[in-house]
Amino acid sequence: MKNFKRTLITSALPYANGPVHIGHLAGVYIPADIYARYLRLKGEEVAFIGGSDEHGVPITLKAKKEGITPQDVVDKYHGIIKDSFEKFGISFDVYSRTSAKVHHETASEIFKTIYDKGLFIEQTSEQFYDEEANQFLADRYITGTCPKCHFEKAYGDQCESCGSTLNATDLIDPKSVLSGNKPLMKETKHWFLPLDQYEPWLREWILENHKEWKSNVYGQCKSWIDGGLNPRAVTRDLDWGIPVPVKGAEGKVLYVWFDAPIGYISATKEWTPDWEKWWKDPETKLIHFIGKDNIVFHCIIFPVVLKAEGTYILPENVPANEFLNLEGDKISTSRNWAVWLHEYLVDFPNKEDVLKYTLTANAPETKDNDFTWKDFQTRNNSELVAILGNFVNRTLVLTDKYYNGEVPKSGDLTDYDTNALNEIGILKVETEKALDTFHFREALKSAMEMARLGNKYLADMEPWKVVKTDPVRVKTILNVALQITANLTIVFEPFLPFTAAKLRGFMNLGKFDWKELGRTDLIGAGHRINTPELLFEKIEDEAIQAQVDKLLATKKANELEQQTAKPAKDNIVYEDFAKMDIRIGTIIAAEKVAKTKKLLKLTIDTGIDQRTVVSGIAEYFEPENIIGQQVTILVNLAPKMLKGIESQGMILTAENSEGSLVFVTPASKIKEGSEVK
Ligand code: B3M
Ligand code: ZN
Repeated sequence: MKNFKRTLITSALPYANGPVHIGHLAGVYIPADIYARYLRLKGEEVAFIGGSDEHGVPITLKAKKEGITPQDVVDKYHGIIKDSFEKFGISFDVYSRTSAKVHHETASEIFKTIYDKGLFIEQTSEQFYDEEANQFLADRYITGTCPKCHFEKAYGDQCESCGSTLNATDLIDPKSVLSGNKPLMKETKHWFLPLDQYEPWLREWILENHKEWKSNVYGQCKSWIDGGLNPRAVTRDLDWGIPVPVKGAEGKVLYVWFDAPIGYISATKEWTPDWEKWWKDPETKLIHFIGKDNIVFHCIIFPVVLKAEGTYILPENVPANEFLNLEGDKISTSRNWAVWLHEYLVDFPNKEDVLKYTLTANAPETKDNDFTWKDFQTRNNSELVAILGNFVNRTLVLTDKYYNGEVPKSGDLTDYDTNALNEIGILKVETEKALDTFHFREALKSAMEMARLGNKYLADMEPWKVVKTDPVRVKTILNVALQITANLTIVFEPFLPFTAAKLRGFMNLGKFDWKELGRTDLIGAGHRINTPELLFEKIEDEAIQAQVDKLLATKKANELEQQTAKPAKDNIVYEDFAKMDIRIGTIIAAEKVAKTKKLLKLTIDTGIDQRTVVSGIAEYFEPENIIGQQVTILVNLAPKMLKGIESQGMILTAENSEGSLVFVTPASKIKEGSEVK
């Protein structure tokens, strides 16, 4: 194992075209933050880098849709994202953005260096072009019919219906998003990174020398490399991004995936003038935290860029995570199927650590995992409240009650005491081993074991009983329990920083280093603790139900949105239609039909007569609100008995996008009895 002097931690730069959700947090920012906090606590030199990814086509499309500039879009979301991270205590040393000047300069320089070395391939190819809009069309600017599933709104790079990856040229009947016209093919020049030339090097660097990478990461790299790498265009015809800094590239920008990872470097520059030691000294250990969809960019493309440039270090590890699903469905920004961090902060104030705990305990480290609100509640109530909170609370309350908040002096330890204290040392080793190898859920489990141990110790020792018979022994028991509690402030610091700080406050303790973890004399006799409060509170069913309802509403809205009009029925002849006698009438009386939920009894003035119609619309209309309403009524429908009332005709309705019924009415008020023909 190589010895490093310092660790440079990067976390994927979220696209600034939407807020961040629990999937981002679980996959990238929580593990990166745990790792950064852990290393800092160990006294190591750490830089933790983050920022927003502000280029790319989706941002320009969003701007177009909302009638604002791409800069407006990224300003808005960069602010929201940064704020969410801050409130969740993600401890970035710097959180920058790729529209920053320093980033434009850095990315241009790196491109220029590789260009000057003659390492790019210049190639002219035919691309889709919109004559009316006067521009080349990125894949996302083209829609058409998917050749695989015939979905009509597939994008040039992907079909969202069947999930296939596509080339814009595969689409049947392609259309420009800008003008709706059929795009033309036109020649354009681009610069390509010849990934194929780096294949032998990648094989050795990853497949030979980084066998320790997580199997999901290693496996993806292997399949890319074995599949044969092709030159990849690193420029685009687009007007949002970093201008390609060479002659003959007017109107072109760097491909977003060329510039985004360079954002890590630019952010470091923004943070410290001493940035080169972080990026160019082989004694720096570079770790990229990302989600699985970013593996190829961080393990193959970016390293090739750095290698081609020639003066930078390469990542030592890329502990990419799988995906987190939400209540059984893929998280999706466009379908609003997500738990948004900025909304969680409002719905569950001061419960940042509860979410962090749940997401770490259930982290998608080796396979996709599912977040459910029920599990969130159980983790809080049965683990944080019932184990960690309960142990801490009992210890502090008893200390307060028996000794007025003064730490009692321990007498001789029994075997049981010694075993409990030794166990802390064992759990420390386990926690460290897991943290060092990026197994964060296992690490959290070991930390939680420490609280479980304390809880069991108290339950077994029953100080509340012993106090009546052996006041000397109780002092020892509580001293031991307090030492365990003090250790908890250390072991939970990387995972639940707000909780650890709160607990230190209760105990009137400062922050310890990680190396003190396992000590059995962290808190001295005579030390005064503060009046204890609860560390966690129960989350009630109502709060959970409210979240579930919110998701159900989203689901319903999505379903309605998805509903495409039903195909037309078989043809009929005019005579079939002419058999129906459809008239305009006015509702003159309405009442609920007793003992039913859905039925209203209406009296309609049809112009011919006044008749009774029983209609299944009671869920959508209050009887008193529809008196005087004009409606369309089929008057020659054979009468039918409904709940003992004879219904003479049928009112015509249609369903709106919320799933409610609306009346079909004439465009302006007309005479009752008018025929619909
Ligand atoms: N913005 C993609 C993503 O959010 C991209 C990551 C860039 S990391 C340099 O999945
Ligand atoms: Zn498809």
